[in-house]
Amino acid sequence: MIGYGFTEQMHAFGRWKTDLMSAVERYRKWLEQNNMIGPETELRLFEMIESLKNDQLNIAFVAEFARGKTELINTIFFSEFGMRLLPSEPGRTTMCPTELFYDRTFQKSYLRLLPIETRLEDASIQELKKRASNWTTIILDTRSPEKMAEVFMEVVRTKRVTTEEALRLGLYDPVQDADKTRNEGYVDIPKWRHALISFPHPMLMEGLSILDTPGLNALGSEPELTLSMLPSAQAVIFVLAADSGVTKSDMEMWDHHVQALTGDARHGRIVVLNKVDTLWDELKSDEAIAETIRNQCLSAANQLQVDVNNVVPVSAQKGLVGKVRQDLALEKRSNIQALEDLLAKDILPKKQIILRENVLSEIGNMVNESRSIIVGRLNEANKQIKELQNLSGKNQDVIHHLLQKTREEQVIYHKSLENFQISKKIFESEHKTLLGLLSLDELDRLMDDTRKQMAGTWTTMGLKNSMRDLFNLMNQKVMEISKQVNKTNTLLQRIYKKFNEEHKLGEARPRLFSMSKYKLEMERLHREAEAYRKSPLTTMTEQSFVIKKFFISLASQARSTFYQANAEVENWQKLALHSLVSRLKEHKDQMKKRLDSLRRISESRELLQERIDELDANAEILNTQLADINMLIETVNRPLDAFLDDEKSAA
Ligand SMILES: Nc1nc2c(ncn2[C@@H]2O[C@H](COP(=O)(O)OP(=O)(O)O)[C@@H](O)[C@H]2O)c(=O)[nH]1
Ligand SMILES: [Mg+2]
Repeated sequence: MIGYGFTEQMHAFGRWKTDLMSAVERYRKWLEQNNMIGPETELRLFEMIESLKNDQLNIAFVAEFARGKTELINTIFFSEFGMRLLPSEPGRTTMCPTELFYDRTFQKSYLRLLPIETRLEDASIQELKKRASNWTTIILDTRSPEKMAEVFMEVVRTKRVTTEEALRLGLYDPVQDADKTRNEGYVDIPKWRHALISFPHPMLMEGLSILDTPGLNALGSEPELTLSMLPSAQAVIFVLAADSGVTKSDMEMWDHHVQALTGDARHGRIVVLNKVDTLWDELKSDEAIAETIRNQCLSAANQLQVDVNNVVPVSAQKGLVGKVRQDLALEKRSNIQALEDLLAKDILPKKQIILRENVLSEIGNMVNESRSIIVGRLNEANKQIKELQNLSGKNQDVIHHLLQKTREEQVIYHKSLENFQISKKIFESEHKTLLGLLSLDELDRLMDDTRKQMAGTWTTMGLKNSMRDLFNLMNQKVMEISKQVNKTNTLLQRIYKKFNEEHKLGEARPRLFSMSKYKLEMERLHREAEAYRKSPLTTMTEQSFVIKKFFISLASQARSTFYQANAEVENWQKLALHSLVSRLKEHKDQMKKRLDSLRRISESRELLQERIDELDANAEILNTQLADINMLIETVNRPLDAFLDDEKSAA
């Protein structure tokens, strides 16, 4: 091993996550100790920790077949097996998309395979993942890499079927694939549609998830890959090969499947120029070879229109050989380290930022909220101490007067709480309208209608029109929803403003709902649909099957977006008023306590000093709590660099 590889960085990242989880856990304990935790908060913190535990770093390898994707995966992630773990040999290329990860819910290591015939079903791969019965499961013997490698050969398996069968499965195009039918009416198609591999490899256990894809054909015929799997990958690694240069199909792949993933700057994209060993000419000087490689990178960067520094020349195969044989010179020459460095320096920090933002947006507010409640209590205690100190030496009338005044305040406050109940009802009714607009039943009905309409139409034009109609309807819906979101947000802000001002509650801030994430996703799907609708590929031939397939993926992606929005809106009902409700309750409790102590003092003057001492002691406790929470806030906000420095000095 040379230098500081991706493996080490990945482990450091794992430790950082553990640190974050224990900070959240400490906060939960703190809330518990201070009697400030309700079942909702408890649940949210629990979910936060769970989502950190389940968090994955998704890296997808995309390229035309035989560029060396699988070999790269072997070299970067699995070289310590001392062999080639995943099949990468001439003529034996990965035939189905393969996901490698660690499944915490299943005790055994496995390879799960989805038969290609499931393409005929309406369910998406995402849905099929939930149905174990559709998959063929092979348990892995992790003690023997050789046996594992043997089992993994399944992912390259093909089967020979008649052209009619292939056509039925949408895997054969009479025009484009004419040359494939050399075997008189028979073609070879992948045996499996999708593969899932889970085993307890340290990096996979840390949350790494790798997606290996076959070439362009599979991507084209499995729209779910393009529509949901690739966009959700944290990093996409696009692979070119030095011996084939940038071909037309490489460009097609880049344009459509990689370049198209625009928008989020936090998505890493790395271009690899693989197989540079094919340029290692013994009759040439090292400088001349380096020059040739450099030129190829420049030309590739030029064609793909990326910065040349983002094109990494490597030899996956020599890298693997170098690592396995511990031939440092060969490993170094393979330049695989440069790619690992880029992954570590570019992809992981981006991932950390995303996670931190998620955590902060979830609990940052909560922690600040807890803090201002403590501050409020402290202010109240100090106010009361002053009030009581002023009373000493005064006559009974003054005390009675104060008691009277406080009682009046309490009555006014209770009246105002009744007003709050009215505001709350209005909010709840707007919220209900919003939830109704997001109803999945209605969406499903819409999609069902379109599906029925499509079933009756077999022309490409007709199918495309149905798809366009559906998207127009969905766009309308999204607009309606946005309007209702704005209306509900405005109402919420007004309620907060009113009660904040009336009762000087400090800065209780409403938690507004944001549609932007969902809107962006729907816009992306719409763009995909339009691009698909207009692409020449789909107008050339009557590909009703392929279009239906595409539609199903698109619809299921849209549905899951609606589903998420729906769940978030539902959850929002309680969160929206939470801050205000807890302040109002806090205020009510404080008022009651104050009144009680005044009443007791009015009955017996001796209690005055006792009560002042009690309040002093309480203020002391509150000060400690404040110091505690300040420290917690510091931990959560601790900059990433500080943490990475810790890692370095610990290493
Ligand atoms: N010369 C050379 N061949 C390679 C290299 N990487 C992969 N290959 C070969 O290229 C072929 C395709 O590799 P594979 O990993 O299956 O490509 P994939 O289809 O993109 O996954 C196999 O025969 C590999 O042995 C490399 O760095 N140098
Ligand atoms: Mg492969």
